[in-house]
Amino acid sequence: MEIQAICGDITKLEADAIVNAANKTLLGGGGVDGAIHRAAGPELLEACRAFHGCETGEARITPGFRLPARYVIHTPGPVWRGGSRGEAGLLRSCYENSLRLGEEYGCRSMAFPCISAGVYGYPPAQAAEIAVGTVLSWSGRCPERVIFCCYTEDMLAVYRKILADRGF
Ligand code: AR6
Repeated sequence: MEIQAICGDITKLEADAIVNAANKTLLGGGGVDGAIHRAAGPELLEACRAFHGCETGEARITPGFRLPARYVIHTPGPVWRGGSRGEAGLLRSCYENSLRLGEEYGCRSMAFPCISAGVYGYPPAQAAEIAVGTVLSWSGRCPERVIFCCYTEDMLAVYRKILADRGF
């Protein structure tokens, strides 16, 4: 598996699937979720309504509509409550369930934002560590390429360090 960390706007990526750091309603919000809904167009909201929500750590897939990405995988991350409320396990589940859906839909490239590290308050270095660790231990056939799409240079530095420590 090829792994890359880049700095940019995930809505611009031509990956087979981009992952959305959603909330449990799946009806949009701020941050990366708002950006994805704005760029994908109103059809995305219509598609999301059909799910009637999603539990934290689970994932749902929709077309990408007006996005360059073929699919959007929506996963509500955990809200950080100090770290002793199962946050790490739930965050790991977000990545695993997203990877599982990506594999089911034959996605060869997938891009992830740093789920829960914005509005949901997960400490960025810990969130990135789980992101990288979970992707690296994924044993599925797909994806062939994973992109960690950071929104700031600071976040990119965090991912680059974690990847370098693991020999990437
Ligand atoms: N491309 C890539 N990354 C981005 C983008 C973008 N366009 N925009 C922001 N980020 P957040 P959360 C980064 O808050 O913490 C929403 O309201 C951002 O810098 O988007 O999981 C939802 O509806 C941060 O590193 O998601 C939920 O209610 C990361 O994406 C809630 O926020 C995640 O930040 C979810 O909070």
